[in-house]
Amino acid sequence: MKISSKLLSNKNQAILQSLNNPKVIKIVETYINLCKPDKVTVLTDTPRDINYVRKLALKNKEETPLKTPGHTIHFDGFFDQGRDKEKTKVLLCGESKISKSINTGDRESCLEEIFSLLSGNMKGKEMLVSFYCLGPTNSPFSIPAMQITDSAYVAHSENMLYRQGFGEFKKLKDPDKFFYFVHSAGELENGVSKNSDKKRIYIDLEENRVFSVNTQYAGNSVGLKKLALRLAIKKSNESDWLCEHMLVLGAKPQGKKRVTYFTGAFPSACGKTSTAMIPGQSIIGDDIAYLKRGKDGRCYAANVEQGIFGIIENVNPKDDPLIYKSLTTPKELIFSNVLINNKKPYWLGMGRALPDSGVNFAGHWKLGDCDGKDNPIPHAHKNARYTMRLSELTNVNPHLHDPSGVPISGIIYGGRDSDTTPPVVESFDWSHGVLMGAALESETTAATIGETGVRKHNPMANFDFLVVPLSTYINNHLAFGRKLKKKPIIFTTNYFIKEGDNYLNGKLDKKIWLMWMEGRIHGEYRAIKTPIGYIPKYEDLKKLFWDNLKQAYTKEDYRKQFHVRTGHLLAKLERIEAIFKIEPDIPKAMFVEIKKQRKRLKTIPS
Ligand code: OXD
Ligand code: MN
Repeated sequence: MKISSKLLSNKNQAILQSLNNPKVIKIVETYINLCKPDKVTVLTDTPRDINYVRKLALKNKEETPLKTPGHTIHFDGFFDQGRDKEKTKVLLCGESKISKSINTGDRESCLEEIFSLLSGNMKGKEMLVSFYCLGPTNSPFSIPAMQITDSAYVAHSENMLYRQGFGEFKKLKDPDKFFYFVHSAGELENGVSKNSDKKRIYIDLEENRVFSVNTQYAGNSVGLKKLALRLAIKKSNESDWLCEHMLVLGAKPQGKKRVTYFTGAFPSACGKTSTAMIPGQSIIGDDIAYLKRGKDGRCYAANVEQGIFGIIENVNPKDDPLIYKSLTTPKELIFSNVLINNKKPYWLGMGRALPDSGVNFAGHWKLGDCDGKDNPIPHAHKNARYTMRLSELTNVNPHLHDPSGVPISGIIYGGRDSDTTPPVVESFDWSHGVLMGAALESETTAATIGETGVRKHNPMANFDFLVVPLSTYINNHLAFGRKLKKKPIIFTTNYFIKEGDNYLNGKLDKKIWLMWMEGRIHGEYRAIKTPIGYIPKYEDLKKLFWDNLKQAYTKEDYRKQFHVRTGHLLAKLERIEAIFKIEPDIPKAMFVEIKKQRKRLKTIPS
């Protein structure tokens, strides 16, 4: 089968045909005809093609080189600085809803709208067609995915963040089974998407595809990231595995030989990347993981990605030494939405003196610039980012690309919670742990457009991406655990507990909680049984703080951080129960767990 378009050179035709996949040909043909690019380039896995995209991003001025070799800067538009939940819809037929607060749209009319927005949208531009693999290649985790985009920045980001998949497409067992993404940045002004009022991100579960238009911010445009996450959540819930907003890390206590693997779900900008990068440990992934039952009946996880699209705010030599070092040394790295002065990047909380002026996502910036209310205008966006490959890091775990994944012994759920949950708590059992995840609340951050600091229910830190009813999703977790021969232990962490306006913990304290969880898995610490789960004993934490951070940990620190805030915890149970009552078919086990927890809490004074 050949594409009937003059835009495709003989070479590109031959590349496409080598896939021997009529569905791929049909899709590419459809979007060439609809989007009307000036040029089409089909990319393979070769270093030559990867370099082509890297150079194109510079030629198109979507990226500009910085002083440090390999570093570039990309800006997104002023109104395009985060995931846009309002403009993101899951397409459904008729009036059906998935869950109370999941944004949906009528499939037929939304498709009509998106096709009209895409129509002729690539005039004057080059369409890039690339192939990737979500998860390690040649593995039970692999999901093939195709990206069509007119943005070299998007394709360049994907080349760093995902495993190349042209080879994988060549040997597809079922040639119809892949995800695909169609993206157009739309009309550009000074290199950024201009028509943000016409920004749309539409998720079409029926065809395993997502459309994204008039946006460049990677959370809206890089198909394989948060767009594929939605499609994979659907797929996993129709089967018997989990698709989660989770890091994967290998924990290694000082002086011990063993490595204990954890996954951890945290809402965006709540410490997921910095947990994955705790000094002395090894990183497999910082954002999205697939979890499956292995042949031995244990839980295995693999990173869907091979890179980091991380939040840069507050990355400084003291709090995040490993990330800081990698951001300041030569390597292929894209900064986005930081301040640039004299070809050098400056971000918020960097711990370095600022220049007097520079260029940022809003244009020219000058020290002392104030907004209409006389507040100083920050020099960079709170959601400014960096994109790099995990292979660039010295602390990358050797099993990153292991087709079997790694065996998981602990699962962490962590939210941004200023007044309710102690820094670390171990669940009583799987079902109690599932409630911990399903009841997660977190204050909103700049990773999504809208007000920040608002407490929101965010089950398993995955609610923004849910495309199945909450009941189905929770049931899938319960069933997954039931079938495991050896279940990981579920914990919650909270790095954000406050007294007044002050955080009760330092940023490095997360290492202590991780080491305690690791030790618990190996039966090395006794714990205190409280109404909400097991918490550490003071003496163990004191030793851990001293051994790991050379820090004195007082009884008063412990009391403030770990006392059970009965009133707040009961109020939280009320809020969660009220949500679960509105959502149809929430599993009975969740109500049972709530009831038991309430009863336990009521036995102690507030
Ligand atoms: C991310 C996000 O970028 O969740 O990882 O917003
Ligand atoms: Mn994320």
